[in-house]
Amino acid sequence: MALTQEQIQQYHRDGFLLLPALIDAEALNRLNQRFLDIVDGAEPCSGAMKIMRDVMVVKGVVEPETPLHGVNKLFCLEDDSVLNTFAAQPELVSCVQSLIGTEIFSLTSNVFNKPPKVDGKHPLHQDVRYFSMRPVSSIVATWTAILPTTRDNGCLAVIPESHKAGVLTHGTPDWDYLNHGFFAIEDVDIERRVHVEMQPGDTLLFHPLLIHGSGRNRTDTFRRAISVHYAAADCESPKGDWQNKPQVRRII
Ligand SMILES: O=C(O)CCC(=O)C(=O)O
Repeated sequence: MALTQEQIQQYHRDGFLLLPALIDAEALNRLNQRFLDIVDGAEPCSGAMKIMRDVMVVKGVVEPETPLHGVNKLFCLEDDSVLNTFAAQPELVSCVQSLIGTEIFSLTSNVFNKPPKVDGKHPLHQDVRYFSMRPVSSIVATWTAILPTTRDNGCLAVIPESHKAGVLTHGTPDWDYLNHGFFAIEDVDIERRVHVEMQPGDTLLFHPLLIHGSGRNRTDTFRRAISVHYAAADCESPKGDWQNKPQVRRII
């Protein structure tokens, strides 16, 4: 179902929009089971798909109880026959189209797994740090909870309206355990953070300039979500033909 004018205005005002129960339990369970099977080795990683282990596990600081307890994320889902279906879920696609137009491509996709007992924090950043395409108004991120996400287990935290400040400088935070490829914006007023607690199927749409991150998992259970970034056909990149890059897929 397309977004209402009010929802579109809210997205542009705040830089994010929470859509409760967008994805149904059956679809989520199918994705979750596939993720578990891949991590367990019962199903192979297809194409460029990779499992990234948490830095504390890689450095031998934490001994994971099971392979799943060591996984930070599964990424490049595009060639998997089950996980690749998520980016084209009609509910998701129509919301994305309401924001960036009808002709859309997926750019990246990840299952973010935050196990208990590892730090797992994701520093505050803007996703535009990872994309060369412009305009930024033609890119949107979607992040769907697979398991409940709470402040205690490290839900997403966002800085409302931070997407209005342009592209900010990112650095490498001075943390003992920083996962590979994570960058941070310094000098963010963390008092302005809003923690976005979500139930399975709830989906957050957010602007690529929105400052966001996530905290440590302080519980005994997993926090898990699936995310896709989309760009509209009108985007251009100084790096050339982005639509034909290996992980990019035409959705519609
Ligand atoms: O899932 C997380 O903890 C962080 C995800 C995130 O920052 C992102 O999707 O850009």
